[in-house]
Order: sequence, then C-alpha cells, then structure tokens
Amino acid sequence: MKHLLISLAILCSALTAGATQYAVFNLNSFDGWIYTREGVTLTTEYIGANKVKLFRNSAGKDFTLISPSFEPTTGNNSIRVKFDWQSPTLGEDNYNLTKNSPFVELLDLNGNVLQQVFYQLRTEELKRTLNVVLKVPEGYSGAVKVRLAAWNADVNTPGAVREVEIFSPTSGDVNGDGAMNVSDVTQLINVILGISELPKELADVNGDGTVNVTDVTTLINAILGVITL
Ligand SMILES: [Ca+2]
Ligand SMILES: [Ca+2]
Repeated sequence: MKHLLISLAILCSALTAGATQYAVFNLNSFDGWIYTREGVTLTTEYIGANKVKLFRNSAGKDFTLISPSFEPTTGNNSIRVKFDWQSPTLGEDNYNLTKNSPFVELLDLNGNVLQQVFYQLRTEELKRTLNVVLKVPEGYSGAVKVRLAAWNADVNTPGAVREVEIFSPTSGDVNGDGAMNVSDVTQLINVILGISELPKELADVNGDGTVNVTDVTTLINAILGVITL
C-alpha cells in the first residue's frame, strides 16, 4: 500500500517535458497572426461570440488564420498544433462532419504549402480540442508558418477557433500540456477506448506502430523513471 501511494505521488508530480513553444493564439493575444489570405491583420472586428470564424464566403474568399513565422527546433522536425475547433450548431443547413473539418497547413515564408493535414471530424461534438502533427520536410531549413483553414470545397462552411498552441512535441506528453504525468495516462487510455482522438505519433508512446495497452505501460514506466523515452 505504501509503495502504491509513493507510486501515485510520483505519477501525480509533473515532470517537465521541455516543450518549445513556437506561437500562441487566443482572443486576448494575437500579435503577428494574420487573418484571411489577403493578409488583412486580425482585429477584434472579426471576432464574434468569442471566436474567430474560418470559412469560405460566397465570394470564394477563404478566411484563414496564419501564425507568425518561427524556426523549428534543430533536430526535431515535428510540429504539434493543438487548437480548439467549434463547429456550427447541429441542424444548421451546412452542418456536415466533412464540410466542417479543418485543414492545418505548414507554409514556407513565401506561402507555399509544405504539408497539408485534413483533420476529418468523426464525431458530432460542437466544441473539441484537436491535435495535428506537421512534419518539416527532409532537407528544408529555415522559418515556417502554420495556417488553419476550413473546408474550401463549398461556400459558407465555417468552423471557428479561440485558441491555438504551436510547439515541438515531446515524447510522453500525450495531452500536450508541457508535462508528463498521470493526466497523460488518462488521455492515452481514452484514446485506446475510442473516447478521444490523437495522431498516432503522439499516442504510440513506445513507437511500435500501434496504439495499445503496451503504450500505457511504457508511459507509466517513463513517469516512474524506470525507463527514459
Ligand atoms: Ca502532459
Ligand atoms: Ca505502441
């Protein structure tokens, strides 16, 4: 019993995972972020009901959100984008899981797309936290930006964001809060049970190509200091 309590105490203590934060967006702090692809600087005029809507309007213009440029950490070509995503209310004309699924793109400083990830929504939650892992292409060096956009195959198909965090992912920090602790175990179990979704790069803690209970064991051993990830 005593051993169990000590183990739980260690599990609950936060081990800093040492993530590098590249950019943060929220409704009180959006310096350097650009709204729309015409380069219009974001102002509060575009913020309605405490969110920024990303959509294609009937004029065919995409309203997107682009991060400030940043230099990815040397030796880590993964970039994690964690953001909240708000879909329209169920029953609205354009509500559709595919149409309201977002794109997340990695751009070079000329606006060329280095990688595009289409995050297909699978559940009808209206508000959710999404995680995307982008990869800087082999051989690319220099600064990049991240763009968030809504589906652009049809008009008036919006999603909205209020918060975005962009950082270098670290092993074991499954939920992306910057520390490795018992909350990551909970998140991982929820992924295995199908309650929550994560890119495989984040949930496959032991890197064997599948996400299962052995990843939970590996994560707990890492938190207890038995192994190093
Ligand atoms: Ca964590
Ligand atoms: Ca695994």
